Amino acid sequence: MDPDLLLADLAAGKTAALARAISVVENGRPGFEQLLAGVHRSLGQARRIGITGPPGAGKSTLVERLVIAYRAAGLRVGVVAIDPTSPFTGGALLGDRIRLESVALDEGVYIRSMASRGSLGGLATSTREVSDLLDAAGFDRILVETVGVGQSELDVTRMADTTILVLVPESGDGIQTLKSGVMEAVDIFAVNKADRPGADKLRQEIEVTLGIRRGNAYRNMPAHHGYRASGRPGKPAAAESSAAGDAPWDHPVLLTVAAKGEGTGDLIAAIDRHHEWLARSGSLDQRRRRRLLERTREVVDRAARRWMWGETHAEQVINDRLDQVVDGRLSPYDVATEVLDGLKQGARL
Ligand SMILES: Nc1nc2c(ncn2[C@@H]2O[C@H](COP(=O)(O)OP(=O)(O)OP(=O)(O)O)[C@@H](O)[C@H]2O)c(=O)[nH]1
Ligand SMILES: [Mg+2]
Repeated sequence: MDPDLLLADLAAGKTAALARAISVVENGRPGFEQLLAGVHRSLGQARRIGITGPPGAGKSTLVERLVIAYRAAGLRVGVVAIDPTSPFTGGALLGDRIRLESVALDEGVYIRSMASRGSLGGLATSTREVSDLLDAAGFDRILVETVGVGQSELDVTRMADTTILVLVPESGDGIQTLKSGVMEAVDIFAVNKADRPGADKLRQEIEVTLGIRRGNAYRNMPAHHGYRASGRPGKPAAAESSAAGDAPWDHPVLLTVAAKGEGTGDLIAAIDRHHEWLARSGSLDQRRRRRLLERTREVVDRAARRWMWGETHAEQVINDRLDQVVDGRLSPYDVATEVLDGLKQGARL
């Protein structure tokens, strides 16, 4: 692989180059860091949108609707699906229920599913890196679909500018989700399958929960702007305060029927509004800065591990001491101290 050539083809928007670059990065093949370093300067054009939620909530259907709407607006869209419960195969793009042949053949759409945990830095890392490649390849929107509502899924979506949580009336775990502290990571709530009973009730529950949490978070803070929500002890506010002191983000809770495309326009408008808020409040810069901090740490971490296990005798020392560890004469901590002391003294052991 010639990284410079690949970078040039990538910047020119050649799909084959993108596929090749992703495969190099995903598998940590030689030159992958050179590739990622090469795209760094061209990042930040794409808006990254995370879509998460319980299995079967309709995330892929919603993603499909977003893709169609963005394409109609002339935007190029990349989709990254993480650990999809049903693999994307052939013409059946987002599960076998939905067929998007027109989109599958469309150069303005690129879909990648990532089922592997990646060899070097975990799924969250490879997701971010693949998103970088999509960004560098000129995609305007990057949609990352991930199943689940726990911390690990939100780690994945932490790479997003905007995170959408998709809940459904029948899932029953909607409110538990909100209590478990993931709410702070969510920017927009979509109550999907609003054609089914209970959607409006769930929407109200989410709004009440949002209100309570805002009340708790700000109970000890003076109300700003002289604004007080009716009956609430403090200012309703987003978990993230805005750098410029603007109004906080007021999390929308939208009803959607992804299967019929209802609510897609409102969702897109909310995503756009959130992006404007991010930009205006300084949060966009904050988030991107924080991401780059995390990213740089990850790269250092990865390089340090690679060096330690590949270029020092750490592994050898451990093997040499293993009998004593098994006998109980040494603890793993003793061995770790020996390894680290050796490395700190500059010895490659
Ligand atoms: N009634 C109804 N069904 C829907 C709606 N949106 C999606 N579905 C159906 O729900 C099922 C699951 O949809 P998906 O889009 O695959 O859901 P998902 O969240 O991506 O599922 P996983 O990726 O497997 O977690 C499909 O049969 C869809 O047709 C909706 O708004 N109303
Ligand atoms: Mg899906």
